[in-house]
Amino acid sequence: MPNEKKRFILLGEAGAGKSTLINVLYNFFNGTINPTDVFSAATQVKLAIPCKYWDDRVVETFADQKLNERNIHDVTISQTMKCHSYSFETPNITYEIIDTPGFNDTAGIEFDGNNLNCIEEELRTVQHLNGIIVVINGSIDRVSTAFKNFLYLLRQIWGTTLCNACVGVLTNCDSSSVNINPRLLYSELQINPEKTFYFQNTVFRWNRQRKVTKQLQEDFEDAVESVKMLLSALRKCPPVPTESFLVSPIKLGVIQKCIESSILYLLELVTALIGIELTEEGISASKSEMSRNANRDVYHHIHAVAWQALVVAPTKKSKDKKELKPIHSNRVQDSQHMACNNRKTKESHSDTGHSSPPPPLPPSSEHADCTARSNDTYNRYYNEYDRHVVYRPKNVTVELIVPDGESIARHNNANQECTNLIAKRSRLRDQKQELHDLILSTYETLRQQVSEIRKINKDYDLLEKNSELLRQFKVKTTASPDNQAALKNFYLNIIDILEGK
Ligand SMILES: Nc1nc2c(ncn2[C@@H]2O[C@H](COP(=O)(O)OP(=O)(O)OP(=O)(O)O)[C@@H](O)[C@H]2O)c(=O)[nH]1
Ligand SMILES: [Mg+2]
Repeated sequence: MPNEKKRFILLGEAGAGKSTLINVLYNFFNGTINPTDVFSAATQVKLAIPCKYWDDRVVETFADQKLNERNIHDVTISQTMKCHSYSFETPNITYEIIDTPGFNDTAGIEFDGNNLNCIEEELRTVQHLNGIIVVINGSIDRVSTAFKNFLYLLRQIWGTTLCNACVGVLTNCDSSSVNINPRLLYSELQINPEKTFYFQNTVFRWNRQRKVTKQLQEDFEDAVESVKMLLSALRKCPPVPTESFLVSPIKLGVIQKCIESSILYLLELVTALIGIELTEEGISASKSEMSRNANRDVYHHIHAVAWQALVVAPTKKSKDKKELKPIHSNRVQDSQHMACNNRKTKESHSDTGHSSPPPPLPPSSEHADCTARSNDTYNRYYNEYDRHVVYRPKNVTVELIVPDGESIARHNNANQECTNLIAKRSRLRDQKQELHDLILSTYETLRQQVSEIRKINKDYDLLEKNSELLRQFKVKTTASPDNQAALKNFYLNIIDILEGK
């Protein structure tokens, strides 16, 4: 019976454990399936892909694989750089598994674009595929949106036959510690729970200088069982010709998603910018309000009667009639003026003379701020009385301008607030500058994405495809009555970029 070739492609996010799975399979096919053969000084482990603590166990045939993996000591970057096919021969079947670079949410469009190119190149060299092995880190409860979109597009392009031959490998977990919901895998990625396998490949994470634990050995045994189940599922997958497996449409879809993300990001940035501008306007308004309310004096009018002293000067003609001459016209009032120079006094005389004794001085509270009224004033007052002076009442209105304590306190508080806001304003100006810079660099990213998409399809209608987002953008930038022209420019710039201007 001829040896049948079953070919599968490994797809997954960066760091999901694709290359480790290749090592687990390689080790398995080399017959190292007992923990004693692994966890001993004379370990039998054989690897195809270098990994941190087992670097010395990579077989000669794959020595050049080191060039295909990045720095294995740095797990923060995607390890595998190119697609590479690994063959595992058994008497009846040869399994060929294609390792691919991982998708990376953060590395950007160029990165995922390169992955797709490399998958396309790899598939051009082969006649058929039997299925897809989707590798997901099962200890995390979600799959990135970029990867989800990619699998969705894959289904649109690669058709149901191949996508139904999709098996799931959940790494970093077993069936009891898995975090991702298998039902979610089915609803979002159409990965059937019966075709989902759990791997806890701690063995290749284990620092061989450290003690061997029971858990490590159990994990290894479980992984061997999972390999057996996985192979039994793979054996059932029929071949699907690859000639129609174009990746370009997927790539186009991925770039379109990236363009959407860029427009959404620009919308967020412009919204933040509008927020800052509104805050700045608020600060200026409160500042001018503060200076308008700087006068915090209160006017008081006090009505009083002042007694004007007049000399009684008897004439020779009539002893009864007395000629009244003012001797200290406005003296009281003058002294008041001297005592408190922020008073204005209006007076009106009462017509009739009055010879009654002088009234007591007005209560001191009314003159609390006129303490300068000296003893000398009193002396003169009473001396005049002794010398037969008559007093005439005179209505006086004293206008007092006194500081308003409550409003001063409020003003001081508001002033403090204003100072805080002004301090904030300089931070806002920095933030505004940062936002402007970010907007400019996002325009640049968008420009690159548009040029990428034009390379695939020069007639792709970006305005139509992104019409809903553009509408939201337009509403946002025209809703604010102020600064409309400047904001509208952001919208127009995006249109220009999408139109390739
Ligand atoms: N504990 C544990 N660690 C794992 C498991 N699978 C992979 N790892 C570790 O996760 C890290 C990334 O694993 P890789 O196999 O390089 O992941 P990859 O999907 O090939 O990554 P890229 O090549 O960057 O796409 C390595 O340090 C592995 O040792 C697992 O099941 N359990
Ligand atoms: Mg890898």
